Amino acid sequence: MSYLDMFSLDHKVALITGGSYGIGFAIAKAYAQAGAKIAFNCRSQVHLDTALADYRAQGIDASGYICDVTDEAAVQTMVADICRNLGTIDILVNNAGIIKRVPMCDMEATDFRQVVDIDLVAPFIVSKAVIPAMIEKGHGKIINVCSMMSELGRETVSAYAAAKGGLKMLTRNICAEYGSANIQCNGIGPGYIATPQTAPLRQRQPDGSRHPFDRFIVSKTPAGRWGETKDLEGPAVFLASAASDFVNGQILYADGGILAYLGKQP
Ligand code: NAP
Ligand code: GCO
Repeated sequence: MSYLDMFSLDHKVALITGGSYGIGFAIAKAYAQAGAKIAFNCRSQVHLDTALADYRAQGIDASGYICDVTDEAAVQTMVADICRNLGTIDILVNNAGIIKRVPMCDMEATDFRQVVDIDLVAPFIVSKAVIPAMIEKGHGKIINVCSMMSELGRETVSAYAAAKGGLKMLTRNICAEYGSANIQCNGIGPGYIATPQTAPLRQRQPDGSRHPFDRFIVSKTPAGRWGETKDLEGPAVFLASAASDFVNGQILYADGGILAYLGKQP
């Protein structure tokens, strides 16, 4: 197999959940450029319509679905439609996710459950929907979009950290249970990436100064900057391609070095 063939996604079908914008859109775009047929979903018709236009603008004929990843019946219907229209799903990226930033003792249990439902239970639901056909086909790739918070906590993100920590272990368990069926399940761990999800952390202050958290993250990141969605494209293609066929149960952090760094010494 040539070096380039190792990273090719030609003839593959990829489902990226939450692929209407942000990290999911960037990963789907990279997969399309590597040769894959793209399917994505989100909850909002407006986001879907905008995303389809954005994919077309990139020359990508993506298939979009309105599907809430926490709705198991809707997920199974979507997966069946994709299999019928595009073929068996070879690559699943469990990307759809939310965050609620609330001090734990002020957080309603319903809000905690909603974050866990979307960020952890849904990757279980969608993986369960695609694995049987992957087993039948003799191979599959599942990439779970984890987080710095799969490893670290911080104030106000208890539900998110619990979910993303669980997602790291779900990744390892899918590896353990289905590695023998030639399914590789790995996580990608983005650092702090400039997307709508982190926009509140980068918002300019009323006096025009940078957000304190923005300054904090830049100081804590050896790369000295926020990540951009394009920084995740290479790692995501690697985890979806034959180049990673003997990599399983791992979390690949694309974080600019932040997890390795104690912080600028005095
Ligand atoms: P984002 O900009 O908020 O995009 C989230 C995407 O998920 C949207 O397409 C959203 O579309 C979709 N979505 C949310 N809930 C859904 C549901 N229940 N069913 C179906 N689709 C749903 O987020 P992002 O920054 O790109 O993050 C994407 C993933 O990366 C998330 O799992 C996040 O936790 C993770 N992550 C982000 C960062 C970061 O710094 N940005 C770092 C590490 C990990 P609709 O609202 O239309 O449903
Ligand atoms: C936060 C951020 C982070 C990022 C990401 C870091 O509030 O701390 O939203 O959680 O989204 O998960 O890897």
